[in-house]
Amino acid sequence: MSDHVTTFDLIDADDDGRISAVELVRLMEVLGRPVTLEAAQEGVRKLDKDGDGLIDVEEFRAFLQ
Ligand SMILES: [Ca+2]
Ligand SMILES: [Ca+2]
Repeated sequence: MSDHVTTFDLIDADDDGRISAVELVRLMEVLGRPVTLEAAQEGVRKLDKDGDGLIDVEEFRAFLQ
């Protein structure tokens, strides 16, 4: 559990408690698998359960489980 939060904090560059498509693009660059902003927005849409356009800790955790 705490590992997931640590990962989340690493991705959440501006520490607002949400992962945005821009932060997802940055993550994929770091992982060596760059994606377009459109692809990242599509990925966020898939994980986003409450429809706010951002991934919160709960949505991120659901994705990892
Ligand atoms: Ca953020
Ligand atoms: Ca959300």
